Amino acid sequence: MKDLNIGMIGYGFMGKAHTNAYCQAPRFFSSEYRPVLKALCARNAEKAKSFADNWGYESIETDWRELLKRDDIHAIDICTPNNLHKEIAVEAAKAGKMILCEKPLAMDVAEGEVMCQAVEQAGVANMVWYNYRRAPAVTLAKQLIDEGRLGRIFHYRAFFLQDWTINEDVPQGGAATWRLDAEAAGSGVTGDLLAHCIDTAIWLNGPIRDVTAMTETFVKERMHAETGKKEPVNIDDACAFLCHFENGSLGLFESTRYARGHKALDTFEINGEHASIAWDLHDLHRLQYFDYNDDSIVRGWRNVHVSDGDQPYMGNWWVPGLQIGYEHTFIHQVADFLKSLETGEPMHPSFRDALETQRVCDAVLKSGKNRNWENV
Ligand code: SOE
Repeated sequence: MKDLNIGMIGYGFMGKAHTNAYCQAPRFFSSEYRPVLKALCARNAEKAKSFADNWGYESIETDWRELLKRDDIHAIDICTPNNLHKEIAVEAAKAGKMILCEKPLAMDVAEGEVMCQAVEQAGVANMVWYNYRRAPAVTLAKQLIDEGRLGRIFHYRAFFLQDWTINEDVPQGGAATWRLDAEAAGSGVTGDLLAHCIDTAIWLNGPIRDVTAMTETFVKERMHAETGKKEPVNIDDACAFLCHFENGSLGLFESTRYARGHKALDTFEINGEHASIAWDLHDLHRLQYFDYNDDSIVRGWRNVHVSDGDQPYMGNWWVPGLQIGYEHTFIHQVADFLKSLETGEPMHPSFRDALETQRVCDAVLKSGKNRNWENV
Protein backbone atom coordinates (compact mmCIF):
# COMPACT_ATOMS: atom_id res chain seq x y z
CA MET A 1 0.00 0.00 0.00
CA LYS A 2 1.39 3.40 -0.99
CA ASP A 3 0.42 6.55 0.86
CA LEU A 4 -0.88 9.49 -1.18
CA ASN A 5 -0.45 12.43 1.16
CA ILE A 6 -3.04 15.12 0.54
CA GLY A 7 -2.65 18.82 1.29
CA MET A 8 -5.98 20.54 0.83
CA ILE A 9 -6.30 24.32 0.45
CA GLY A 10 -9.73 25.64 1.47
CA TYR A 11 -12.35 24.04 3.64
CA GLY A 12 -15.79 25.09 2.40
CA PHE A 13 -18.56 22.92 1.06
CA MET A 14 -16.23 21.39 -1.54
CA GLY A 15 -13.57 20.78 1.10
CA LYS A 16 -16.01 18.47 2.86
CA ALA A 17 -17.06 16.71 -0.34
CA HIS A 18 -13.45 16.05 -1.35
CA THR A 19 -12.28 15.03 2.11
CA ASN A 20 -15.14 12.58 2.48
CA ALA A 21 -14.15 11.12 -0.89
CA TYR A 22 -10.53 10.61 0.20
CA CYS A 23 -11.77 8.73 3.26
CA GLN A 24 -14.31 6.53 1.47
CA ALA A 25 -12.69 5.74 -1.88
CA PRO A 26 -10.09 3.21 -0.67
CA ARG A 27 -12.69 1.49 1.53
CA PHE A 28 -15.01 0.70 -1.38
CA PHE A 29 -12.58 0.53 -4.33
CA SER A 30 -9.42 -1.53 -4.01
CA SER A 31 -6.25 0.38 -4.80
CA GLU A 32 -2.51 0.31 -4.24
CA TYR A 33 -2.86 3.89 -3.03
CA ARG A 34 -4.35 5.17 0.19
CA PRO A 35 -5.08 8.90 0.52
CA VAL A 36 -3.74 10.26 3.80
CA LEU A 37 -5.18 13.53 5.14
CA LYS A 38 -1.82 15.17 5.83
CA ALA A 39 -2.54 18.89 5.97
CA LEU A 40 -5.39 21.35 5.72
CA CYS A 41 -4.48 24.86 4.70
CA ALA A 42 -6.60 27.99 5.28
CA ARG A 43 -5.81 31.59 6.29
CA ASN A 44 -7.80 31.45 9.51
CA ALA A 45 -5.88 29.11 11.87
CA GLU A 46 -8.81 28.56 14.22
CA LYS A 47 -11.18 27.55 11.45
CA ALA A 48 -8.51 25.43 9.78
CA LYS A 49 -7.87 23.63 13.06
CA SER A 50 -11.52 22.99 13.69
CA PHE A 51 -12.02 21.56 10.17
CA ALA A 52 -8.82 19.52 10.45
CA ASP A 53 -9.87 18.06 13.82
CA ASN A 54 -13.35 17.22 12.62
CA TRP A 55 -12.21 15.47 9.45
CA GLY A 56 -8.94 13.97 10.67
CA TYR A 57 -6.24 16.06 8.98
CA GLU A 58 -2.93 15.53 10.75
CA SER A 59 -1.77 19.16 10.60
CA ILE A 60 -2.67 22.65 9.43
CA GLU A 61 -0.97 25.43 7.49
CA THR A 62 -2.12 29.02 7.13
CA ASP A 63 -0.01 29.88 4.07
CA TRP A 64 -0.36 27.74 0.96
CA ARG A 65 3.22 28.51 -0.08
CA GLU A 66 4.43 26.80 3.12
CA LEU A 67 2.25 23.81 2.28
CA LEU A 68 3.91 23.52 -1.14
CA LYS A 69 7.36 23.49 0.49
CA ARG A 70 6.56 20.37 2.51
CA ASP A 71 8.19 17.15 1.33
CA ASP A 72 5.52 15.05 3.02
CA ILE A 73 2.77 16.37 0.67
CA HIS A 74 2.28 14.49 -2.62
CA ALA A 75 -0.94 16.02 -3.93
CA ILE A 76 -2.48 19.46 -3.61
CA ASP A 77 -6.26 19.81 -3.64
CA ILE A 78 -7.28 23.33 -4.65
CA CYS A 79 -10.64 24.10 -3.04
CA THR A 80 -10.31 27.88 -3.05
CA PRO A 81 -12.33 30.50 -4.91
CA ASN A 82 -11.52 30.53 -8.62
CA ASN A 83 -9.22 33.56 -8.58
CA LEU A 84 -6.56 31.57 -6.68
CA HIS A 85 -6.58 28.45 -8.85
CA LYS A 86 -3.97 29.59 -11.35
CA GLU A 87 -1.32 30.87 -8.98
CA ILE A 88 -1.56 27.88 -6.66
CA ALA A 89 -1.62 25.36 -9.51
CA VAL A 90 1.41 26.85 -11.25
CA GLU A 91 3.44 26.91 -8.03
CA ALA A 92 2.26 23.43 -7.04
CA ALA A 93 3.31 22.06 -10.44
CA LYS A 94 6.74 23.70 -10.05
CA ALA A 95 7.01 22.01 -6.66
CA GLY A 96 6.31 18.67 -8.37
CA LYS A 97 2.96 18.07 -6.66
CA MET A 98 0.01 16.29 -8.22
CA ILE A 99 -2.97 18.65 -8.46
CA LEU A 100 -6.68 18.07 -7.97
CA CYS A 101 -8.39 21.37 -8.77
CA GLU A 102 -11.98 22.39 -8.06
CA LYS A 103 -14.02 23.50 -11.10
CA PRO A 104 -13.99 25.64 -13.15
CA LEU A 105 -10.33 25.28 -14.06
CA ALA A 106 -9.60 29.01 -14.08
CA MET A 107 -10.99 32.54 -14.34
CA ASP A 108 -10.60 32.42 -18.14
CA VAL A 109 -8.87 30.61 -21.00
CA ALA A 110 -5.65 32.63 -20.72
CA GLU A 111 -5.18 31.45 -17.13
CA GLY A 112 -6.20 27.91 -18.04
CA GLU A 113 -3.57 27.73 -20.76
CA VAL A 114 -0.85 28.72 -18.30
CA MET A 115 -2.09 26.06 -15.88
CA CYS A 116 -2.05 23.35 -18.55
CA GLN A 117 1.48 24.27 -19.59
CA ALA A 118 2.60 24.19 -15.97
CA VAL A 119 1.30 20.68 -15.21
CA GLU A 120 2.36 19.27 -18.56
CA GLN A 121 5.87 20.70 -18.29
CA ALA A 122 6.23 19.38 -14.77
CA GLY A 123 4.68 16.03 -15.77
CA VAL A 124 2.46 15.95 -12.68
CA ALA A 125 -0.85 14.07 -12.46
CA ASN A 126 -3.78 16.47 -12.63
CA MET A 127 -7.56 16.51 -12.69
CA VAL A 128 -10.50 18.90 -12.28
CA TRP A 129 -13.45 18.06 -10.06
CA TYR A 130 -16.25 17.91 -12.64
CA ASN A 131 -17.94 15.29 -10.50
CA TYR A 132 -21.26 14.73 -12.29
CA ARG A 133 -19.63 12.56 -14.99
CA ARG A 134 -19.33 9.98 -12.28
CA ALA A 135 -22.94 9.71 -11.21
CA PRO A 136 -23.50 6.07 -12.25
CA ALA A 137 -26.51 7.00 -14.42
CA VAL A 138 -24.43 9.60 -16.30
CA THR A 139 -21.59 7.12 -16.80
CA LEU A 140 -24.19 4.63 -18.06
CA ALA A 141 -25.41 7.27 -20.54
CA LYS A 142 -21.84 7.53 -21.83
CA GLN A 143 -21.71 3.74 -22.22
CA LEU A 144 -24.99 3.67 -24.18
CA ILE A 145 -23.81 6.45 -26.50
CA ASP A 146 -20.41 4.83 -27.06
CA GLU A 147 -22.12 1.51 -27.87
CA GLY A 148 -23.94 3.36 -30.65
CA ARG A 149 -27.41 2.76 -29.21
CA LEU A 150 -28.55 6.30 -29.93
CA GLY A 151 -27.18 6.35 -33.48
CA ARG A 152 -26.72 9.79 -34.98
CA ILE A 153 -27.33 12.47 -32.35
CA PHE A 154 -29.57 15.40 -33.30
CA HIS A 155 -30.19 17.32 -30.08
CA TYR A 156 -28.47 17.96 -26.75
CA ARG A 157 -30.44 19.96 -24.17
CA ALA A 158 -29.13 20.86 -20.72
CA PHE A 159 -30.27 23.03 -17.82
CA PHE A 160 -28.81 23.92 -14.42
CA LEU A 161 -31.38 25.89 -12.45
CA GLN A 162 -31.17 27.33 -8.94
CA ASP A 163 -33.03 30.04 -7.00
CA TRP A 164 -30.78 31.12 -4.13
CA THR A 165 -29.88 34.66 -5.23
CA ILE A 166 -33.32 36.08 -5.95
CA ASN A 167 -33.33 38.07 -2.70
CA GLU A 168 -31.51 41.38 -3.26
CA ASP A 169 -30.17 41.25 0.32
CA VAL A 170 -27.89 38.30 -0.47
CA PRO A 171 -24.44 39.91 -0.39
CA GLN A 172 -21.60 39.39 -2.83
CA GLY A 173 -18.01 38.48 -1.84
CA GLY A 174 -16.73 36.94 1.39
CA ALA A 175 -16.40 33.29 2.32
CA ALA A 176 -20.05 32.34 1.81
CA THR A 177 -20.98 34.36 -1.28
CA TRP A 178 -17.77 34.75 -3.29
CA ARG A 179 -19.60 33.08 -6.20
CA LEU A 180 -21.47 36.37 -6.69
CA ASP A 181 -18.29 38.44 -6.84
CA ALA A 182 -16.71 38.58 -10.32
CA GLU A 183 -13.30 39.36 -8.80
CA ALA A 184 -13.29 36.01 -7.01
CA ALA A 185 -15.39 33.86 -9.35
CA GLY A 186 -14.59 35.22 -12.82
CA SER A 187 -18.18 34.76 -13.95
CA GLY A 188 -21.57 33.83 -12.54
CA VAL A 189 -23.69 30.91 -13.59
CA THR A 190 -21.59 30.31 -16.71
CA GLY A 191 -18.45 29.27 -14.82
CA ASP A 192 -20.25 27.87 -11.80
CA LEU A 193 -23.16 25.89 -13.24
CA LEU A 194 -23.07 25.80 -17.03
CA ALA A 195 -19.44 24.64 -16.80
CA HIS A 196 -20.78 21.39 -15.29
CA CYS A 197 -23.28 21.00 -18.14
CA ILE A 198 -20.61 21.77 -20.74
CA ASP A 199 -18.12 19.30 -19.27
CA THR A 200 -20.76 16.55 -19.32
CA ALA A 201 -21.89 17.54 -22.83
CA ILE A 202 -18.40 17.47 -24.34
CA TRP A 203 -17.75 14.12 -22.68
CA LEU A 204 -21.01 12.60 -23.95
CA ASN A 205 -21.43 14.31 -27.31
CA GLY A 206 -18.02 15.62 -28.36
CA PRO A 207 -16.61 19.09 -28.96
CA ILE A 208 -18.68 22.25 -29.33
CA ARG A 209 -17.92 24.30 -32.46
CA ASP A 210 -19.65 27.66 -31.95
CA VAL A 211 -22.11 29.39 -29.63
CA THR A 212 -24.55 32.27 -29.40
CA ALA A 213 -25.62 33.39 -25.95
CA MET A 214 -27.68 35.79 -23.90
CA THR A 215 -26.70 36.72 -20.37
CA GLU A 216 -28.44 38.85 -17.77
CA THR A 217 -27.66 40.38 -14.40
CA PHE A 218 -31.00 40.85 -12.68
CA VAL A 219 -29.75 42.44 -9.46
CA LYS A 220 -27.33 45.20 -10.45
CA GLU A 221 -25.91 46.10 -7.03
CA ARG A 222 -25.30 44.08 -3.88
CA MET A 223 -23.63 44.78 -0.59
CA HIS A 224 -20.08 43.43 -0.58
CA ALA A 225 -19.51 41.20 2.43
CA GLU A 226 -15.93 42.43 2.86
CA THR A 227 -16.29 46.20 2.30
CA GLY A 228 -19.82 46.50 3.69
CA LYS A 229 -20.64 48.80 0.74
CA LYS A 230 -23.10 48.42 -2.14
CA GLU A 231 -21.09 47.58 -5.24
CA PRO A 232 -22.01 46.82 -8.85
CA VAL A 233 -22.65 43.14 -9.59
CA ASN A 234 -20.47 42.02 -12.49
CA ILE A 235 -21.43 38.39 -12.79
CA ASP A 236 -24.03 36.80 -15.07
CA ASP A 237 -27.08 35.84 -12.98
CA ALA A 238 -28.55 33.91 -15.90
CA CYS A 239 -27.22 32.62 -19.18
CA ALA A 240 -28.70 30.70 -22.09
CA PHE A 241 -26.92 29.63 -25.24
CA LEU A 242 -27.35 27.73 -28.45
CA CYS A 243 -24.49 25.83 -30.04
CA HIS A 244 -23.41 23.50 -32.81
CA PHE A 245 -21.48 20.40 -31.83
CA GLU A 246 -18.74 19.13 -34.16
CA ASN A 247 -20.86 16.00 -34.81
CA GLY A 248 -23.58 18.18 -36.38
CA SER A 249 -26.03 18.06 -33.46
CA LEU A 250 -27.65 21.18 -32.00
CA GLY A 251 -27.26 22.21 -28.37
CA LEU A 252 -29.47 24.26 -26.09
CA PHE A 253 -28.22 25.21 -22.61
CA GLU A 254 -29.71 27.33 -19.84
CA SER A 255 -28.62 28.24 -16.36
CA THR A 256 -29.88 30.67 -13.76
CA ARG A 257 -30.01 31.33 -10.04
CA TYR A 258 -33.47 32.89 -10.46
CA ALA A 259 -35.64 29.85 -11.22
CA ARG A 260 -37.90 30.03 -8.19
CA GLY A 261 -38.52 26.54 -6.85
CA HIS A 262 -35.38 24.92 -8.29
CA LYS A 263 -32.44 24.25 -5.98
CA ALA A 264 -30.02 22.37 -8.21
CA LEU A 265 -31.95 21.10 -11.20
CA ASP A 266 -29.08 19.87 -13.36
CA THR A 267 -30.51 17.96 -16.33
CA PHE A 268 -29.74 16.79 -19.81
CA GLU A 269 -31.69 15.14 -22.60
CA ILE A 270 -30.12 13.73 -25.74
CA ASN A 271 -32.18 12.78 -28.78
CA GLY A 272 -30.64 10.35 -31.26
CA GLU A 273 -31.80 8.58 -34.37
CA HIS A 274 -32.61 5.30 -32.55
CA ALA A 275 -32.93 6.32 -28.92
CA SER A 276 -33.06 9.17 -26.43
CA ILE A 277 -31.76 9.49 -22.90
CA ALA A 278 -32.46 11.94 -20.11
CA TRP A 279 -31.02 12.53 -16.65
CA ASP A 280 -31.84 14.78 -13.71
CA LEU A 281 -29.63 15.45 -10.68
CA HIS A 282 -32.67 15.54 -8.36
CA ASP A 283 -33.21 11.87 -9.19
CA LEU A 284 -29.60 11.09 -9.90
CA HIS A 285 -29.70 7.30 -9.79
CA ARG A 286 -32.31 7.10 -12.56
CA LEU A 287 -31.69 7.18 -16.30
CA GLN A 288 -34.64 7.74 -18.61
CA TYR A 289 -34.20 5.76 -21.81
CA PHE A 290 -36.40 5.49 -24.90
CA ASP A 291 -35.45 2.92 -27.54
CA TYR A 292 -37.21 3.03 -30.90
CA ASN A 293 -36.07 -0.58 -31.54
CA ASP A 294 -38.47 -1.86 -28.86
CA ASP A 295 -41.66 -3.58 -30.09
CA SER A 296 -44.07 -0.78 -30.89
CA ILE A 297 -46.79 -2.05 -28.57
CA VAL A 298 -44.54 -1.72 -25.51
CA ARG A 299 -42.39 1.14 -26.73
CA GLY A 300 -42.05 3.98 -24.23
CA TRP A 301 -39.67 5.75 -21.86
CA ARG A 302 -37.96 3.31 -19.50
CA ASN A 303 -37.10 4.55 -16.08
CA VAL A 304 -33.85 2.70 -15.33
CA HIS A 305 -32.95 2.50 -11.65
CA VAL A 306 -29.16 2.46 -11.91
CA SER A 307 -28.34 0.37 -8.87
CA ASP A 308 -27.34 -3.07 -10.12
CA GLY A 309 -23.89 -4.65 -9.96
CA ASP A 310 -23.34 -4.58 -13.73
CA GLN A 311 -24.03 -0.85 -13.95
CA PRO A 312 -21.15 1.64 -13.61
CA TYR A 313 -19.56 1.76 -10.14
CA MET A 314 -22.53 0.00 -8.50
CA GLY A 315 -20.78 -3.36 -8.02
CA ASN A 316 -18.65 -1.63 -5.37
CA TRP A 317 -21.62 -0.47 -3.32
CA TRP A 318 -24.48 -2.13 -1.47
CA VAL A 319 -26.74 -4.77 -2.98
CA PRO A 320 -28.83 -4.37 -6.17
CA GLY A 321 -31.70 -1.92 -5.75
CA LEU A 322 -30.05 0.22 -3.07
CA GLN A 323 -29.08 3.61 -4.37
CA ILE A 324 -26.23 5.99 -3.67
CA GLY A 325 -26.05 9.80 -3.82
CA TYR A 326 -24.27 13.08 -4.51
CA GLU A 327 -21.18 12.45 -2.39
CA HIS A 328 -20.47 9.23 -4.28
CA THR A 329 -19.71 11.17 -7.48
CA PHE A 330 -16.66 12.57 -5.67
CA ILE A 331 -15.76 9.17 -4.23
CA HIS A 332 -15.78 7.73 -7.75
CA GLN A 333 -13.57 10.54 -8.94
CA VAL A 334 -10.98 9.79 -6.25
CA ALA A 335 -11.23 6.03 -6.95
CA ASP A 336 -10.57 6.68 -10.65
CA PHE A 337 -7.72 9.05 -9.85
CA LEU A 338 -6.07 6.36 -7.70
CA LYS A 339 -6.61 3.85 -10.51
CA SER A 340 -4.97 6.22 -12.98
CA LEU A 341 -1.92 6.49 -10.72
CA GLU A 342 -1.75 2.71 -10.61
CA THR A 343 -2.14 2.13 -14.35
CA GLY A 344 -0.33 5.24 -15.59
CA GLU A 345 -3.36 6.04 -17.77
CA PRO A 346 -4.24 9.77 -17.78
CA MET A 347 -7.08 10.85 -15.52
CA HIS A 348 -10.09 12.67 -17.00
CA PRO A 349 -11.17 15.40 -16.88
CA SER A 350 -7.56 16.59 -16.90
CA PHE A 351 -6.59 20.26 -16.89
CA ARG A 352 -6.45 19.99 -20.71
CA ASP A 353 -10.02 18.61 -20.85
CA ALA A 354 -11.23 21.34 -18.51
CA LEU A 355 -9.57 23.95 -20.72
CA GLU A 356 -11.99 22.92 -23.50
CA THR A 357 -14.90 23.64 -21.16
CA GLN A 358 -13.27 26.96 -20.29
CA ARG A 359 -13.04 27.82 -24.01
CA VAL A 360 -16.78 27.26 -24.38
CA CYS A 361 -17.50 29.37 -21.26
CA ASP A 362 -15.35 32.23 -22.55
CA ALA A 363 -17.03 32.10 -25.97
CA VAL A 364 -20.47 32.09 -24.29
CA LEU A 365 -19.63 35.12 -22.14
CA LYS A 366 -18.20 36.97 -25.15
CA SER A 367 -21.29 36.22 -27.21
CA GLY A 368 -23.52 37.30 -24.32
CA LYS A 369 -21.85 40.72 -24.53
CA ASN A 370 -21.58 41.23 -28.28
CA ARG A 371 -24.67 39.20 -29.31
CA ASN A 372 -22.78 37.45 -32.12
CA TRP A 373 -22.06 33.80 -32.86
CA GLU A 374 -18.62 32.98 -31.48
CA ASN A 375 -16.32 30.16 -32.52
CA VAL A 376 -14.98 28.14 -29.61
C1 SOE B 1 -23.37 26.41 -6.55
O1 SOE B 1 -24.49 26.57 -5.72
C2 SOE B 1 -22.90 24.96 -6.55
O2 SOE B 1 -22.51 24.65 -5.25
C3 SOE B 1 -21.73 24.78 -7.51
O3 SOE B 1 -20.62 25.58 -7.17
C4 SOE B 1 -21.37 23.31 -7.55
O4 SOE B 1 -20.30 23.10 -8.45
C5 SOE B 1 -22.60 22.53 -7.99
O5 SOE B 1 -22.29 21.19 -8.08
C6 SOE B 1 -23.74 22.76 -7.02
O6 SOE B 1 -23.98 24.13 -6.94
